[in-house]
Amino acid sequence: MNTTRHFIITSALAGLVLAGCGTADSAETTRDHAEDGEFFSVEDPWIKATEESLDTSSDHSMTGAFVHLTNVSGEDQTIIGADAEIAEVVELHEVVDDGGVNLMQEKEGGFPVAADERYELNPGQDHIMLMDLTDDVNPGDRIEVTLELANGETQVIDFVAKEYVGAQENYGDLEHDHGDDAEHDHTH
Ligand SMILES: [Cu+2]
Repeated sequence: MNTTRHFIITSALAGLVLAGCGTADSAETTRDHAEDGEFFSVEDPWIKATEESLDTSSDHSMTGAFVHLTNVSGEDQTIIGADAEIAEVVELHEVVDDGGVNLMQEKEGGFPVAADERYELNPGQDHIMLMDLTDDVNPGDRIEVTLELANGETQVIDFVAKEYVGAQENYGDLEHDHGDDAEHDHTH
């Protein structure tokens, strides 16, 4: 219930920011946000709980973080990296079709988000990958992830851990592919 309410409030705030874009005051509002490290408005940030994934064939502990971002900074931005205390390695991933098989790999150049544009991180699409976890992620946990931008600034996002429902098989396949070290090395 908490999660639902949080989502609604966040969406409402995002709507207000967007609605303000056409007004004369919007430029100043945007600059204030940028000074606070709020380059993006954030909708539904969640991270996949690890309970199940740790029981499967993968011997690497990892999970994905997902969020819908809207660039409210007034300028084009590029997310070039991310950092989290619970993971020794954090990467920006994309999912590519490799001869009919979905593979995750590091996204070259990061996630570009033009001014006022929306950028969605979803299961099976672009996502933030947390690897070599130092702890389990349980439903309800709040996990801070810091986005690193090309302009040298950062924005911290508070992700809520949830059990993943839907397209479970696809995501399982992705994780399996990801555990292939040889495949992973290709991306570097
Ligand atoms: Cu990934």
